[in-house]
Amino acid sequence: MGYRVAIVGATGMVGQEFIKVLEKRDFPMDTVSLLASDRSAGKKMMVKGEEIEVRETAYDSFNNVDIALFSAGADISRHFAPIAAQHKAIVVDNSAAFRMDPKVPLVVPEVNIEDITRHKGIIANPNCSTIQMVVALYPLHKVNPIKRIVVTTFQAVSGTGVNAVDELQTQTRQLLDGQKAVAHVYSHQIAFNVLPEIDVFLDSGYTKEEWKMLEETRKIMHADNIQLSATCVRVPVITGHSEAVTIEFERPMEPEQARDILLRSPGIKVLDEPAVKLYPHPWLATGTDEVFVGRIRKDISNPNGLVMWVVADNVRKGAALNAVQIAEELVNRGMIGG
Ligand code: 2RA
Repeated sequence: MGYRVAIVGATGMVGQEFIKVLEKRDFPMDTVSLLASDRSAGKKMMVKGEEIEVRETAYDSFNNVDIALFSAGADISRHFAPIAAQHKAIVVDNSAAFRMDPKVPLVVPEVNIEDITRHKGIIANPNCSTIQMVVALYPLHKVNPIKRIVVTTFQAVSGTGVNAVDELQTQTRQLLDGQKAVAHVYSHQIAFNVLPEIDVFLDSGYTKEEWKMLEETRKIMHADNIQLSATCVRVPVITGHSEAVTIEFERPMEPEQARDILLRSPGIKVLDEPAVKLYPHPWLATGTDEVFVGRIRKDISNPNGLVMWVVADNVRKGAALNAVQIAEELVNRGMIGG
């Protein structure tokens, strides 16, 4: 049996990735509705060899839809996700609109897939930087509870969207041609630069992206007491977020034990042979499904600490793939359609 799928934000970066991932994983689809803003309505996109016209998202777009994958920004999700749910579609929403709503499960399949069983029509997909971190941390946390995390992220411009990718490419060309780089998307030049600003600044001095890493990690891992301090940095990389993660456990954990646990954990690929310069990096992670972990070592400043380096394709596992994995699990458990 196939399902009736709607993609809201189909022409965006994550929307296009939804299509690729659904095709690649052969998700059972009878029909696909491609929905977007009025600006994109009328465009044609290919899905499984068939040309499909993009339509403007409207109240009646969700008649006869089993599952709706949303990635069109929080405002669109706030407006249309409840409408889709009223029409009996199950929504997997990639925006920040519902992530911290206690009634909405926030799910990373490798960590808390059971939470989908308590959905009320909407399931939230976490932020990309949180997803890859918790995939790598949760298997360790189960063995030796984590008390505290200090993380610095190095986030690719595709996390902002197509305009930001264009800005990085344009500025790089401008600078190499001896011209001045013009910034539209970011506060400052991103080519040949790094910017410690992702999402808005809060009164605490942290950015919202940094705050999301704390709140989302606690919710997904069901660990309200975990302490976390993040510094999120935008870097001139097109795809692939990297994270330097320092972890404090309740008890000491040897790097060998962590490596062994991670080698046996779902969704993770350990690349950790510094002697032959083997470690993860964004170029290697681009277009792949795994969360890559390397540089696993003792935190020499803390007997209960470990440090590691975590890299993943932010558009794939950080957004589209995670949402499709949730949809697949709904199918496997007979929770959609019918
Ligand atoms: C970013 N976290 O990289 C965002 C995307 N969800 O900006």
